[in-house]
Amino acid sequence: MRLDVVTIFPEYLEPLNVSLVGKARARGSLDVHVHDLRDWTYDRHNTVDDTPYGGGPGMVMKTEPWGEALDQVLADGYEAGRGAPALVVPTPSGRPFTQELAVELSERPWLVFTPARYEGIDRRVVDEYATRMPVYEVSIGDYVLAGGEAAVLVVTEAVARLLPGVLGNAESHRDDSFAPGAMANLLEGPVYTKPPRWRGRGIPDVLLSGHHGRIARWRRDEALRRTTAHRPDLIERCDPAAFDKKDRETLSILGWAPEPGGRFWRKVEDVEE
Ligand code: 6GU
Repeated sequence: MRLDVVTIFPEYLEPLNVSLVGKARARGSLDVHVHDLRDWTYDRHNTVDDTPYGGGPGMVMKTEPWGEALDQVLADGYEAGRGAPALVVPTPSGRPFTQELAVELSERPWLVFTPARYEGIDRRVVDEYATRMPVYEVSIGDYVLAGGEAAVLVVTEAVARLLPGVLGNAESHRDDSFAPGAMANLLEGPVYTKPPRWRGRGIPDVLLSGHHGRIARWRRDEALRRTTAHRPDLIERCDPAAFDKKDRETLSILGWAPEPGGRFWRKVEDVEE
């Protein structure tokens, strides 16, 4: 997979040289190119932004540097025979970045990222390239970052670990908390390793029992416990058919009950006496 990133802070993308993404690069699974947007400015101050039409606070990134940068980056990638590019535009007003989208992006041969600073990029840039290629405007969560570079690191790491051969173990993705097609999208419960006692704290007996069925059940119950506590929305979104008899028992113990129609599980609010 080829990745191009155009940014006014190339040094912000240094983490792409380390850890999992760095190894994927070293092994040849990833071909990463970081570009300085200011290389496509021609005035003395290397201007990349200007005041917004219609007024208001902040600055907007200008069309011309982005247009020239993207034309050149795209021409170079096409020349290298990289296949069909997709543009990934990090923005707090994008669609939520999910594991499902990470899987979709990991299947593309070439991603071009356009992290912006200030109030974002002149809309005409995205509209222009959207006539030529798929454009994914993505947000990594409900909070506001000063720029899209950190989002590029997030998306890149989520995508890179899905590339063939990068994680090493093909099984590793199957249990991902948000793996698509899982029975129910539950958060993963706690994990333990040696030593068996640490500061007076032991390991749940069941994990030492060697009883695979009971261990799987315990892990499932812990996943239900954690998901109800941290992400009740994931439980409510689940098809009740995703829960087996023992899941239902556990959910009841955790204070959850099916709605009258049985379409959803909901937290039963403690009733005041
Ligand atoms: Cl992709 N960019 C910025 N600036 N803020 C964000 C974001 C992206 N995702 C969540 N907040």
